[in-house]
Amino acid sequence: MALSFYYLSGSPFAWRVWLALEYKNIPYELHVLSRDKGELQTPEYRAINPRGRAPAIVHDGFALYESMAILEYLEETFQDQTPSIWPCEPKDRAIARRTIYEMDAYLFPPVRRMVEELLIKPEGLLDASVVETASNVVTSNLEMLATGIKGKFFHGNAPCAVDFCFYPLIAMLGRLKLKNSNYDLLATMPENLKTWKTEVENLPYFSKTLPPHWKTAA
Ligand SMILES: N[C@@H](CCC(=O)N[C@@H](CS)C(=O)NCC(=O)O)C(=O)O
Repeated sequence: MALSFYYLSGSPFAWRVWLALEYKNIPYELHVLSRDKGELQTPEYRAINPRGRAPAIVHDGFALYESMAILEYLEETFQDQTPSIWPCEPKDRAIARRTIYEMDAYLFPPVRRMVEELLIKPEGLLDASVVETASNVVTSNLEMLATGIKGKFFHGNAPCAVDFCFYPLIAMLGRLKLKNSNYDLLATMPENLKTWKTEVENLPYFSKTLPPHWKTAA
């Protein structure tokens, strides 16, 4: 039976899993959950993820949540027949994992703050000082993370988990200018990051994984 993948449109954590499933060519059944319809909180879904968050998977009756744990499980379970999402060398693998932990700890919180201020809050309630502080943290993190790109992708010529985790955050930043053109952080990010972003967007399965609601509305 195909693996069931529980997904929430726009979630960077769910997007990383989708990219990994596609890259590894793992058959899956996509279940798009609706927050508005309360589908993260149903008893059926909470039996899969008691935290009521996405992503989650069910494989051979085994339910798993937390995106990093899912990425590790996919790698270990499907390692024979598919490309690896981690670099081969232990030190490179450690750096890849460290980079993802850095993104989750230091980049995601200010990105989320900016999204809340610029895209979610009603217009007129924007707190410019919160945005300014978050934007500075984002910019310095992008500069630091950009130094880790070692080829076309983070660890050479093939994509890996770092690319799959980083891209959704960059894409969220790209959405900020939709409502406020003063916040085009992608325009000022390091040049190698711009080139890397294009490489990810050129992956053959990339457009399939775009958040469905981004395709239909701003
Ligand atoms: N640490 C979790 C984070 C998952 C998470 O926070 N997902 C958010 C979407 S980005 C969610 O499902 N939130 C529930 C909601 O918005 O109601 C992971 O890596 O999987």
